[in-house]
Amino acid sequence: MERRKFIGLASAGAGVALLGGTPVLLTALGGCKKHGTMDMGGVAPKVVEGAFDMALPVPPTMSASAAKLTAQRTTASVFKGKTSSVSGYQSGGILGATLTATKGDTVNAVFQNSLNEVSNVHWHGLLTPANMDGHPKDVAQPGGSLTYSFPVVNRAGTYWYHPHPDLKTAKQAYEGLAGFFLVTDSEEQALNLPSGDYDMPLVIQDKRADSSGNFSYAPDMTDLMNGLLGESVLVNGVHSPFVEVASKTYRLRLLNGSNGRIYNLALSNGETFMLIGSDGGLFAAPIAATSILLAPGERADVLVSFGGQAVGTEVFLESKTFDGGEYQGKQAFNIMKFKVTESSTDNFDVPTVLSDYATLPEAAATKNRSFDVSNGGGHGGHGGHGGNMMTMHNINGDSYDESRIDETITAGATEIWTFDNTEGIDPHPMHLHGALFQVLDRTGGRGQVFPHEKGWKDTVLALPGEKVRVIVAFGQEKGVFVFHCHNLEHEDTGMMLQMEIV
Ligand SMILES: [Cu+2]
Repeated sequence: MERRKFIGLASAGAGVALLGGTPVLLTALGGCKKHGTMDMGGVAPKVVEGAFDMALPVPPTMSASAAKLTAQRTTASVFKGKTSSVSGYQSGGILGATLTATKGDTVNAVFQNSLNEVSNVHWHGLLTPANMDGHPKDVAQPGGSLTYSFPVVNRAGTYWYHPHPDLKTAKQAYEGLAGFFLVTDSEEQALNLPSGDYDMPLVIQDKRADSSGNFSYAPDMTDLMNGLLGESVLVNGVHSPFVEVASKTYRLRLLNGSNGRIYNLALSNGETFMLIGSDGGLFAAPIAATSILLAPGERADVLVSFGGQAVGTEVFLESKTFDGGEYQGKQAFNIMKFKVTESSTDNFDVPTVLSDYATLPEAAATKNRSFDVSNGGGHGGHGGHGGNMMTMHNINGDSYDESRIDETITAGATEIWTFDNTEGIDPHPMHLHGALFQVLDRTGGRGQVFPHEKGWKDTVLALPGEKVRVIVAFGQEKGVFVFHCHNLEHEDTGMMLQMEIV
């Protein structure tokens, strides 16, 4: 099936590839000779686990009301005994500080671009004015800076930030630029959820490193088509880490910060955990679960109890196999290890009620829009308009064009959006800027809405064969926002459109 897509591409003749984020002219066939075949589906790289003997780092926190983020090339201890060249938002170390805010605060973040290419910051999941959202056209030049200032209107929840420049989002996020943005509010604080050392933000990312431990971004055509999957899975910037825990309840804020890899997260002891929130904050009530299929961009807020576990017990966070199309989900692997090293009384009771918010009725919607995200997959694929790599992926047949507004939306509108991957052959996690939504239903494929998809979300996964309907609550912030596939190779090769809120 992947082959069909490639043939569509090849028939367009010469293409432009995004190699290392730099457009390179090549002929589609010539550029792919190293694979020796026209079948560009490829085999997903096998995950290679480390020894789980490097300690899990927890990023320092920084107040979002006085934040300074300096994107730069630096070094980090990602693999045991090696120093990796990475990007980070501070000198020394990958990733960035965990920004913290209370609903109602004003964000004041100075972004300094010390990279040798344009960059910016997108506040993933946060509702900001259009000119503060990190639109691909709003970038800081190398050596330049941007100041982001906006009120925090979101509910308590696990949000994040990462670069969003046109054609370079995948590269910059892959090289290490990402961080958490945690919002709290009075409703959440009254719940007395596990806090401090018992509240762990965990960003899961996969990399393809060389023998020196460096992972420079150099996607080949298979990567651009499927999303770049790496052999090494990192948590908070470290390969196969471990963390010592007490026999108590922990809040794990799981973020899939990978470019393309989807994880089917579970605990190695098969224990049930409690889902308490997703992308847009807490659920109405906790939901028991034993696994979560988490796609790039998505978050899951969970309570895991190590209560009753004897000192010395080891539990892994693992990814189980799943049916994720032809390229993903074929392998089970461990991601990180929890080691119970302290016996403690776990007197935490999971609250029965978490949050009070409205469920949007379908009848509230005033407009329906449908988006074909199948990229022409099942019908022989045309590789987008123009036939070059930057238009390899599309939505409704259109690839990203900064000069074109694809959808015009009335401020404050409630709309039903359908992401139709019925004919598709690849998974697509679809992400909206400027609005949150609730998932209404999923038909085809897995055929249901999953527990971790309850509540407010900003990213939803449409697997091959699926059609997912969401109800979107647009805000009052007018201006141009993007929406796109959060498989970052798909995004950077065209799978992004623009909407104008008027
Ligand atoms: Cu996609």
